[in-house]
Amino acid sequence: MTSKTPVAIDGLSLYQTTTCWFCGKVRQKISDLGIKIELRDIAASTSYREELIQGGGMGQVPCLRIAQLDGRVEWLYESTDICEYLQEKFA
Ligand SMILES: N[C@@H](CCC(=O)N[C@@H](CS)C(=O)NCC(=O)O)C(=O)O
Repeated sequence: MTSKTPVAIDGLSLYQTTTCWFCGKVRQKISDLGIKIELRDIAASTSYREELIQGGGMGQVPCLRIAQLDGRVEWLYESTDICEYLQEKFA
């Protein structure tokens, strides 16, 4: 049996919860692509929830925080848009 170790991706964090179906869809995409992204559970951590609202503008999950190399930070909402972004970047 062969199993590949997921490649850890710097600069990306997924704000999510374990119970949200849309978050599960993004986690599945991450798994399918064989990559590893830091998961930040906003139900388990009020500071993650505050970060999300302050940075992204709303508390909706999933949201992908994208830290660019030049220091800019983007907040990408909508599970479909996040999956498309990951597909384009890592497929
Ligand atoms: N259209 C969105 C729906 C996301 C959504 O409804 N998330 C819920 C949790 S399952 C949520 O964060 N609700 C709280 C809020 O919007 O503040 C997507 O596909 O990502």
